[in-house]
Amino acid sequence: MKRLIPRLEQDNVEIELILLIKTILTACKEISFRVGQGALSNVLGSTLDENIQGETQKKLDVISNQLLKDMLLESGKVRTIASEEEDYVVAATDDAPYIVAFDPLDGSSNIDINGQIGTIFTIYRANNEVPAESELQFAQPGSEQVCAGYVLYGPSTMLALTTGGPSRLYTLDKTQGCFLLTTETLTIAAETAEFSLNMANFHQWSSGFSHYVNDLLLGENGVRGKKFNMRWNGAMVGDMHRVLSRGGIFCYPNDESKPAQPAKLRLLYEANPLAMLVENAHGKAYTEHERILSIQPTHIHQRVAVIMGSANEVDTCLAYLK
Ligand code: P6P
Repeated sequence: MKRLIPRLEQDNVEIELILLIKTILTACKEISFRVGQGALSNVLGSTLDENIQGETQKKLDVISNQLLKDMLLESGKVRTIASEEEDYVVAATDDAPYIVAFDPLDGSSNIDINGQIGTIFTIYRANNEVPAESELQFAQPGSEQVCAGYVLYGPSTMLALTTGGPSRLYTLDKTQGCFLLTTETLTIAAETAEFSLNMANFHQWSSGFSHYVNDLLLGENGVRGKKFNMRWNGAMVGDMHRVLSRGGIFCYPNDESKPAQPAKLRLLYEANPLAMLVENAHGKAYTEHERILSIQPTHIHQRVAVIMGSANEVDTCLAYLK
């Protein structure tokens, strides 16, 4: 099996970016080990702190964030860092070529129940027109990402990665400590019979979206004319790994009961990187009305509705929302 670095070299990825990806994955290998230790190394449970999202920080959230931040600060390749666990951007190396954003441990509510969790990351070119300490470094639409990926800490530790070409899957060989190419080209089938959403929010959705879900539930007895199945992981990275691996549609629509903050998922370090992976696997990634990768960001922690996966099913869902 081909190792990650030769595959990236074959894809003509510039050496500086390859070295930065290696740095991120070095941190993720350490996170994989810590996650795997679980209760054996006192990393479960919560801290007494909340992040800017108002979420209680898990011990592993803090450990993972610190590992990634420390390694990126030392790399010399990163001008500015943004993280779900950092209130503000962190200035790193002044004239470095790239900026990096990450969710250090997506789905951390799954940590204490040994559920799937993962690290989501995205890389852009630094902006020479704004200071390294400015949040405006990340005022770039998702279409400007030069790399997007996640590392999923599941039964195996897997990396999904795109650097502009096909989305590919790698599996961590824990004996050699390297990621081996296990899926050369991910392709999401245009049709699916599997949807992924949190049904507990049914009464907070728009009438269009709840109509769409109602027709999914009616299955072969309704207008859709086929049976659908549902999966909900509680971790976007786990649900989206299934969608990338076998198709499906993942939805986190707006909550109409929260007009001040209707969306839940974060654009910069959740929706955009996964949208790039999905589009480079021939899927679609939208909010309730626009292509995610076209959104001009206004804030590093801004939230968006998410509807992504099998292209034809995304189109069908969006038609209910028009
Ligand atoms: P709910 C995890 O906290 C997360 O940000 C996503 O990874 C996940 O899809 C979603 O929230 C789960 O939200 O409301 O179902 O707990």
